[in-house]
Amino acid sequence: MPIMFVIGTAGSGKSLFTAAFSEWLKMSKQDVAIVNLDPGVLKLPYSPDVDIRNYVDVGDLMEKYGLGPNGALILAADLIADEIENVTRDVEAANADLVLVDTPGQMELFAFRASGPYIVNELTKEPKALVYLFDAVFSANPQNYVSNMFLSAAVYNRFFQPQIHVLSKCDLLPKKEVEKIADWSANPKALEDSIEQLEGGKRLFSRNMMRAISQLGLRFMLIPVSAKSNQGMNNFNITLERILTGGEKYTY
Ligand SMILES: Nc1nc2c(ncn2[C@@H]2O[C@H](COP(=O)(O)OP(=O)(O)OP(=O)(O)O)[C@@H](O)[C@H]2O)c(=O)[nH]1
Ligand SMILES: [Mg+2]
Repeated sequence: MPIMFVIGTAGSGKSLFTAAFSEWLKMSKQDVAIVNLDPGVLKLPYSPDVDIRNYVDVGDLMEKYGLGPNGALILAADLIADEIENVTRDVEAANADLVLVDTPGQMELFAFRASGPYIVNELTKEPKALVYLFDAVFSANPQNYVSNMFLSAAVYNRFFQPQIHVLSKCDLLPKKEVEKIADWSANPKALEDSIEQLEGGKRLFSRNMMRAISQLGLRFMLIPVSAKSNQGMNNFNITLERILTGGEKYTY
């Protein structure tokens, strides 16, 4: 079954986007399952069909190894890889036509340690996509936007899978601001013009960073979405279907 992994910096809206998109799909009678891969999460905005917390318990790790919360989270992230057989079995048992995977809160625990790419490679051989979230509020100034481009390129460099770029929490910004950010992704000249308005050192560094990323050839269009209003879900799904099924529905 095709699968998508939701990735983004801490608090960028991964879990709520996973919840909202799955509800949106269910309304159009699509058979979807959700996997929670965040061992440290206490409360989720959805009920997962597969839950890593059944296999990896952060509280237990703190006690057993005398670790603090951060050390335990790092160990937990590494241990996820050992549970790949259990997770695969549970995912297969869920028997859905599309699987949404919500990844650990701190992106680096998934993207920048060995377990994340291992899981993405091993969980299925079927088509997969990564969804990288740009938090709209954070990304509203060009300096932060360019930093986020950099992070998304770093994620791409870890997974080498089709990557969709989403502007999350759009309901929190005026429509004009959302359009401005989306335009930065569609039109490098618009981003360059905004960067020119930054002051001194910030301007130089952001400009060079932007050019360096452009040279990597990683072009993307940000898709504005809101997990609160469901704005943009249809646009997002069109892109996802194109990657995972060649434009077909998941469930007929
Ligand atoms: N207004 C608004 N708030 C949102 C949206 N998506 C997420 N949030 C809020 O942003 C906060 C973080 O959302 P989460 O979905 O927990 O983000 P996350 O990336 O899973 O966070 P961690 O896993 O803890 O790193 C919560 O307070 C959400 O209610 C959105 O589309 N609109
Ligand atoms: Mg989360």
